[in-house]
Amino acid sequence: MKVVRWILGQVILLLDALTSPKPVAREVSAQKVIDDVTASMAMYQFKTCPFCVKVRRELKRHSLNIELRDAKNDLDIKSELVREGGRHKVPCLRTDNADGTVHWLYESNDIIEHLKKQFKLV
Ligand SMILES: N[C@@H](CCC(=O)N[C@@H](CS)C(=O)NCC(=O)O)C(=O)O
Repeated sequence: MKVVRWILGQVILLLDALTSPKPVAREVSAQKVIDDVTASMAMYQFKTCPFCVKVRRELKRHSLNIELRDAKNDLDIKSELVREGGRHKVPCLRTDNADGTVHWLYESNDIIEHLKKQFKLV
């Protein structure tokens, strides 16, 4: 079962690499405005999780530079997600707000919609 899962994971990564979206190119100043906002975000994820791949592809397509945190192999990251986010489920988008509060958003579709809305992406 572990071997089958590993093979499936590799197939997902290969397909993702072969069909990787082209990142949107923005003016340097426009990209900086977005980078300044995404600097306060992090996505907890597993490398071969298909839902995480889906979100990562959207991040790439829209040139959103969001830090990726490995919640499978990094035990500190994993326990941070469970302790602060509430669940060991990925993908999960963390946003550290200026007022010190932290917002945790689970569900791949919700994360994509949230980012599209926040950055007015099409
Ligand atoms: N409906 C969720 C599904 C996410 C999901 O099932 N993620 C799996 C990994 S592919 C997970 O976090 N499983 C928990 C675990 O393995 O501990 C989404 O679209 O984000």
